[in-house]
Amino acid sequence: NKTILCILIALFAIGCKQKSTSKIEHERPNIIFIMSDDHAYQAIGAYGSVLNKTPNIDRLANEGALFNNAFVTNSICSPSRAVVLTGKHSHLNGVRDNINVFDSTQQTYPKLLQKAGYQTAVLGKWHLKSQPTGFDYWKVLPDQGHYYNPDFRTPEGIVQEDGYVTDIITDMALEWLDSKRDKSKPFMMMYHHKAPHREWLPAMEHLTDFKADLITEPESLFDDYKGRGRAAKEAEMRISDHMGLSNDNKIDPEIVKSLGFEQFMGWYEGAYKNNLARMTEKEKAAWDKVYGPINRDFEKNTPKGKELIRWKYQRYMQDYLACIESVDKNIGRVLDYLDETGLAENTIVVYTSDQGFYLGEHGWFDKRFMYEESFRTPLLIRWPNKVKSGTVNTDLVQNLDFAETFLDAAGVEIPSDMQGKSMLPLFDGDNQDWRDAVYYHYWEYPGIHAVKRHYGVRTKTHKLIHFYYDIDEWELYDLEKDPKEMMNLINDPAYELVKKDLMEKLNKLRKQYHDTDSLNQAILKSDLSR
Ligand code: SGN
Ligand code: CA
Repeated sequence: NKTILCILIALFAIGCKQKSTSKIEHERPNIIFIMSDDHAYQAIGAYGSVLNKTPNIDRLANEGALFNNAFVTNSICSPSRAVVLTGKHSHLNGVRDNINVFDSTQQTYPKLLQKAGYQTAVLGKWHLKSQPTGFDYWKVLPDQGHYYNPDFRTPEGIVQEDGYVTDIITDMALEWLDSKRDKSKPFMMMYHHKAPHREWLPAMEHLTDFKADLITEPESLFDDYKGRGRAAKEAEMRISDHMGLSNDNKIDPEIVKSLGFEQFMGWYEGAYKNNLARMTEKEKAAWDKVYGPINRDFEKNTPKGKELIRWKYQRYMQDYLACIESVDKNIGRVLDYLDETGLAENTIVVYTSDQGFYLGEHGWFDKRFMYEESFRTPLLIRWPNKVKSGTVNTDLVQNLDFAETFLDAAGVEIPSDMQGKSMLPLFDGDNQDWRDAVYYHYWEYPGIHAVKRHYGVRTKTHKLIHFYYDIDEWELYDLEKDPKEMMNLINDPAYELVKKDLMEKLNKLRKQYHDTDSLNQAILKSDLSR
């Protein structure tokens, strides 16, 4: 009898344990972190886009929260990704520019989640050079990757997939969710698009989208940079001078040459040819059907001067926005899958971009600056169990906060050396202990696009920037009176107090994040010796 009693007690205990474990597993949320590459908030419906519609991305705002003050710490690809993984600023995680290699032995949030029993995966753009670590499954693009028939890095080596990159990455994500993961565990999936990164090659079914109607121009398309310093003037990312007619605007290099245009850089021609060379014959034929007439028209009615800039802007936006069509459609596929499988309720879905982007503002494309369009990113978070639908948040959040937020949501302790903050309290509307300023530092100079090294601070109302290295200039903007940042007020006596306050905040943040002048000197020395 005693034995039977013991067996019964043991069985009861096992039953209890199993029950409680499965309850915990059930409660811990799944996480899908969707990050696209260079997707500007100006091109998202929920952010008031006048350019395009994004009904699927907008669902996240309608059913969750939209963040109006989301920023990066360093507006460029590899650094942004390293910040997301580590919750640490660039000078501490080691990836300050697109040249540094990510030290994959360091602490990351996927590793910590994996250790805590999560199934983890990363699919799509990676751009950190070293091999992904902390993932049960990974399949990533080598470097920037290709739009058509792209190669992927896998633990077994390079494999080539047929089709269009945004569709393929989504197929991979859905396949992993459906059949490649251990379904007894909660999951965290990083689902990263290449699109809409330069050189903006739309999918076959979107080739003609946006090509019929004139796209709205931004007010500052012909910015003369008066009112600002050297950094804005000397940057090489103007649509007029630095956007390539062939690689970016898809005019055959032979035509460009025959019309007497100077190619800005030799590699523009190579890039144009390489992109098209990846297409199948059928794809190339469909492409030529749409881009052939554009080429012939350009040859016949070659625009000049301001008209050329206008033409280039139209061509840029036509392709950029068409790439986003695919991103939006594919996100819809993932959201539908979550609905159909009942996963939606307890899955945190985040949509963001590795940084913002200029869609012609200040006459620019690309990013890098601490000015709003590149510093600020879209951020939408849906978590039906926790976030009230239709929430609009205006607290100052950063990509530095993702790691902490995900660990917190999973009930995992946040390591004390991570530098961001969990956004969880904000989900409940509690911003009592939130920050009043964000810190920024951009390093990739000398380099492509020639955006000078700078760091700075932004509050809800003002911004202070220091450009350094081959320049020593400060800029101050009043974001309430001058949201488009056209007038540097650094020497305006009316702003003396504001300046003093911002300077104090900047120094405090630099100290808090351990970004010191001496470290900077050492970094400069090592960067310049590369
Ligand atoms: C490429 C682009 C640049 C872009 C960098 C970094 N040129 O070099 O315009 O700034 O990537 O982008 S391209 O014509 O080759 O596309 S990032 O998003 O990876 O940081
Ligand atoms: Ca990017």
